[in-house]
Amino acid sequence: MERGETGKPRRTQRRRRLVLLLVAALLLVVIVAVAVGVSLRQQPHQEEFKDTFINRCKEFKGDNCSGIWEAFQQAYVNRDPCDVPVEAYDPLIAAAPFKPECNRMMFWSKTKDVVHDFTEKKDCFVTLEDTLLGEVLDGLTWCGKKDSSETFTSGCPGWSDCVDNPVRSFWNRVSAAYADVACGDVTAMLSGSIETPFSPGSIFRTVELKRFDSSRVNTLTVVLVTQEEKVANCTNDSLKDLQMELQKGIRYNCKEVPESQISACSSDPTASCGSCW
Ligand SMILES: *[C@@H]1O[C@H](CO)[C@@H](O)[C@H](O)[C@H]1NC(C)=O
Ligand SMILES: *[C@@H]1O[C@H](CO)[C@@H](O)[C@H](O)[C@H]1NC(C)=O
Ligand SMILES: *[C@H]1O[C@@H](CO)[C@H](O)[C@@H](O)[C@@H]1NC(C)=O
Repeated sequence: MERGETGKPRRTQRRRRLVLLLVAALLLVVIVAVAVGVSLRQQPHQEEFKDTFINRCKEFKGDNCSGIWEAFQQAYVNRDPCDVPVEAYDPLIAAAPFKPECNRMMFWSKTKDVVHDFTEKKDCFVTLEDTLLGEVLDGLTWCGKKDSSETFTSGCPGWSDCVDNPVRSFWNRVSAAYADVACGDVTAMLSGSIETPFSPGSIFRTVELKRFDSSRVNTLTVVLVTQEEKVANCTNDSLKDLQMELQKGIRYNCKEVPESQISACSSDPTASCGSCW
C-alpha cells in the first residue's frame, strides 16, 4: 500500500519528465529546420544562385535572361570582391535597360517595408525593387574571387566592409539608372520617424536625387511617413537641403502622411491612386 502510493507519483513524474524531454527535442528539431530553411533562402549555394537569378528573371518575363545573367556576372567574376566599381555594371544596364514609367515612379529611404507593402497591394507606383533587375537581386548576396570563374554567396564583403563591393556597387548603379529615367511627377517616401528624413548616407540622397533631370521631371512629392510619435516633419532642415540639391525647375512638395492612412488606403480596393495622400 505504501509502496503503491509512493510508486504511482514517481511513475507519473518519470512520464512527465519523458514528455518534457520529447517536447524539448521536438522544439530543437523545429528550430534547426527553420534556421536551415532561412539560411538556405537567404544564401543560395553557388549553383542555386544562378538558378534563382534565371527563375526570377523568367517570372518577370524578361527576354534573354541568360544574356542578362552573362552581363551581370561579368561585373564581378574573377575580380577581387573589394574592387568592383559601380561602372562594372554598365554592360548589365545596357542588357536590361530601365523603362521610364512617368508619374508612377516611387523612390524611398528608410521606409522599405511600408513602401513595398503599398506597391504590392496597389498598382499605383513602381519602386526599383518592382523592376526586373531590382526584383531579381533583392535580398541576395554575391561576389567573385580573383582567378575563379565562380559566383560565391558566402564570405562576401558586407555593405560597409569596403566601398567597391559587388552588392553595394550594384545597388548604386541600378539606382542611378532608375533615377535617370524618372519622369513626370515623381514620389519619394521618406521616414518621419527618424531625426533626419533626407538621410545623409542614403542612396536616395547620394545617388538618386541628383539624377532627377528637370527636362523630364515636373514635380517631386515627398511623402513623409509618420507614426503616432512624430520625430521629424516637413519643416525639417534636411528637407530644406533636399530642395537646394534638387535641380532648378523641378517643383517640390511635402506631405506628412500617417502610416495607418497608407495601409488603410492600400487595403481599400475602391480608393484611387491619387487619394492615399
Ligand atoms: C542575349 O544577350 C547577349 C548578351 O547581352 C547578347 O550577346 C545576345 O545577342 C542576346 N540574344 C538575343 C537573342 O537577343
Ligand atoms: C515640426 O517640428 C518642429 C520641431 O522639429 C516643431 O517645432 C514644429 O512645431 C513642428 N510643426 C508641426 C506643424 O508639427
Ligand atoms: C532635421 O534636420 C537635421 C538637419 O539636416 C537635424 O540635424 C535634425 O535634428 C532635424 N530633426 C528634427 C527632428 O528636428
